[in-house]
Amino acid sequence: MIVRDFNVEKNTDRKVADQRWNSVRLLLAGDGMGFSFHITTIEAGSEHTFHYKNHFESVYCISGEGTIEEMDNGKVHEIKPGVMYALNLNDKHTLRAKSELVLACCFNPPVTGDEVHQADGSYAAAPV
Ligand code: 9YT
Repeated sequence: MIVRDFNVEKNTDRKVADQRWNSVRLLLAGDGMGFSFHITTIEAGSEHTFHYKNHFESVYCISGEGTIEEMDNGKVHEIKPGVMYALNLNDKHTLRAKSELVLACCFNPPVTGDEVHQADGSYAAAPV
């Protein structure tokens, strides 16, 4: 069994931070679960365009309010506690945080921990 405490791991290198978001990777590829599990915090008032071309991601809102826009068709969905979105089509999207968003995220295939966001908003595929 793997047991990890966000309140401990947020102070380790499991936490990655970009300018206006951070993410604590509670499970990574090396844990062998077939998915990775992250707690991502998006700063109030910030906007981010991501395009995970090589990963499926599901995201559950724990706290905060914002929106997600589908970049292919302009549809905008409210994000608030209880809402989940799944990027089942590797959807390019823009997240906008009205207040600080705390999100629980799963990636398949799992993130290894070494990825950086590429210019196109994706993470590179994990080497096989
Ligand atoms: C909200 C969202 O897409 N989170 C993704 C996880 C984060 N970019 C990370 O851990 O790299």
